[in-house]
Amino acid sequence: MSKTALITGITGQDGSYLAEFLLEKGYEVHGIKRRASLFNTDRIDHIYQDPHVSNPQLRLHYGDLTDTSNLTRIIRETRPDEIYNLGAQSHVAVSFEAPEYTADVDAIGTLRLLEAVRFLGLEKTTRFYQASTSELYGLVQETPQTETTPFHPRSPYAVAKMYAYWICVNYREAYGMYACNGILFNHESPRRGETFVTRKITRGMANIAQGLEDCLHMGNIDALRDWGHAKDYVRMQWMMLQQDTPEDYVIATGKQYSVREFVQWTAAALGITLEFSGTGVDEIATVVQVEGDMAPAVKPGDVILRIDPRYFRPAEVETLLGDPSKAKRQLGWEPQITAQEMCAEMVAEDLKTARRHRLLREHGMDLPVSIEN
Ligand code: NDP
Ligand code: GDR
Repeated sequence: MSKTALITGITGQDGSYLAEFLLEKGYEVHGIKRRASLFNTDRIDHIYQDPHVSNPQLRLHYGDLTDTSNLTRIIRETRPDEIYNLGAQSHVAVSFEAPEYTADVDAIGTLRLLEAVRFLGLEKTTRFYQASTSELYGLVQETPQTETTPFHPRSPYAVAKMYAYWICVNYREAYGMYACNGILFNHESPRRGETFVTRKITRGMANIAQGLEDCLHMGNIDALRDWGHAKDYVRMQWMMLQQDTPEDYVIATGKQYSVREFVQWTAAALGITLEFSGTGVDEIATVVQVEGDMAPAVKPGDVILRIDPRYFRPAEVETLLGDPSKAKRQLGWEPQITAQEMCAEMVAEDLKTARRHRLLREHGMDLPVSIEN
């Protein structure tokens, strides 16, 4: 008998990789997608199965983490063996602008799912994965961060995720539910949302290289992060639900780099040598040399990065570095893809898109290139 999984956030970065992974394992996969005025299934269109011509292994249901009755109905209809709660308002900076909505989706949304499982009497059969985050550590109390490092959240997003973390632990302790928190550090991919820092850099610099944008405007480029690849991390989400006992795990690479270093890797992948000068809000990055044919629109002396305080956050998480020893020891998990390899993959994908846009532009078929970050 194949297993059934329900994924909230299936249209997001992780949801799309997890759906692929579970389908390959023979799961029947159900995903919750939000109603939107435009198609929002780009990341999963390649695995979509037409319900009219086959017995699809992937099915989508309209729903929203703010809607209790709809979540309860979907769980009742699908009776999943495993629920992966990946849906969230996941942007830290945006959570300062929409704190109440972020709490409703990220905190109470998690409670709604857990209560639906309990209400339907599935608490002893349905396993639950909660997408917890390194943002819980916020103002870090020790380095590297482990499963026992105290939390100090620094944004409405992180505070909401802290509620979700503890309600998940509480349902495990109170009702014996198999519920786990994956405390995942930043993970990226060519499918990363365009406004997160890595994708903003690879996409923005590929556009600059092809003459579609002039300059990248960034916030705090001193921030330090432990970046992994989303593909490696969704594998671990599944592994967590296959154990004898439910536990919480840190998922990270154990290596840390600055946003500035990520900019340098991206430039190098495009054949551009960059020099940073100035300090604080006056810091800039200037092109020193261009090699190869990837950046025809860029020449030495061009300033292609400036600091814009608009991207500073009211409270910043300056440094994060995870210790994934427990995941390695107990589950045999190790990341396969380095941050530099991931950056190169992201640049290659974004360069392909930028080249297509440039060609269309040269042939008078201009497509709007969104540069709102
Ligand atoms: P994305 O932002 O790419 O995806 C978020 C998903 O949640 C999308 O499918 C989105 O739908 C959906 N969503 C947003 N609001 C709602 C809502 N009200 N109801 C139902 N669904 C909703 O995030 P990631 O894939 O990067 O991350 C997955 C999860 O892991 C998130 O919970 C995130 O907070 C957490 N996380 C992510 C990390 C990372 O580095 N990527 C690290 C640690 C934790 P739509 O497509 O319509 O917008
Ligand atoms: P983060 O990711 O806040 O860690 O949350 P993001 O990529 O947005 O920021 C990382 C760091 O880069 C700094 N930064 C900028 N960030 C953005 N987005 N845009 C900029 O222009 C910019 N300039 C500098 C930020 O200040 C920050 O320090 C991500 C999300 O996926 C969360 O959902 C997840 O929980 C955590 O990772 C782990």
